[in-house]
Amino acid sequence: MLKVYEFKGFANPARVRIALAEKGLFDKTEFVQINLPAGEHRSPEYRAKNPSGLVPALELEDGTILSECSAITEYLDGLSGETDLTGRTAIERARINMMQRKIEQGFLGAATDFFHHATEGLGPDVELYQNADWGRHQLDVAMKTLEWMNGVLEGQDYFAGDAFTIADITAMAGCALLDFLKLEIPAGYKNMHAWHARVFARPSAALAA
Ligand SMILES: N[C@@H](CCC(=O)N[C@@H](CS)C(=O)NCC(=O)O)C(=O)O
Repeated sequence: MLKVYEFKGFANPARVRIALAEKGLFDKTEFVQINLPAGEHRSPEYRAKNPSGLVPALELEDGTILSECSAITEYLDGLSGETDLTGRTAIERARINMMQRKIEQGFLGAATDFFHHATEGLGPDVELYQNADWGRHQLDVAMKTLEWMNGVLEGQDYFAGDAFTIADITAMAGCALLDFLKLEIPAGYKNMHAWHARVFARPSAALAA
């Protein structure tokens, strides 16, 4: 049995939920809720498990804790012996990792910075330092990255090529966050809209939120 510490409905936990569902492991997982607005992720008990104080974290049966969605997904992908989410050959793995990193940093991460710095974020008890200018700048970064992502999808169905990978999962989390922030993918980004319809029709997407 796998155990995932998460806060259901939030973007990064959604990434691991999608990966679990894609790998057929969702029903073999226990989900433990860590209430972020109540600051539970800052408690000594949770920090003893995951010193970064972030969710999600995966706990294995032997007590090993893995944090960072990309590392957790790599582990889950490896369990099946069929590493379709993170790539099989050296070039596939490198291309998928490259796209995942760009989307994680430039889109999901930048939109997350906007959420924490230029909106109420997790509320005054949790957001102890905010820099609204930085937050707004990061929204520009996220929207510029989105334009680049629309270009990447010209002539291919998924971010790393013709198959669904971890790069798409990270992009889905970024889109879910935009949605939560009531920000829209510009209407002219046709490739992004087609990709959005394609990936959110996957059964794994229904288990994400
Ligand atoms: N890079 C981390 C990001 C995790 C993350 O930022 N999680 C958010 C929830 S979506 C969180 O725990 N936020 C709490 C906080 O910022 O105080 C990952 O890949 O897991």
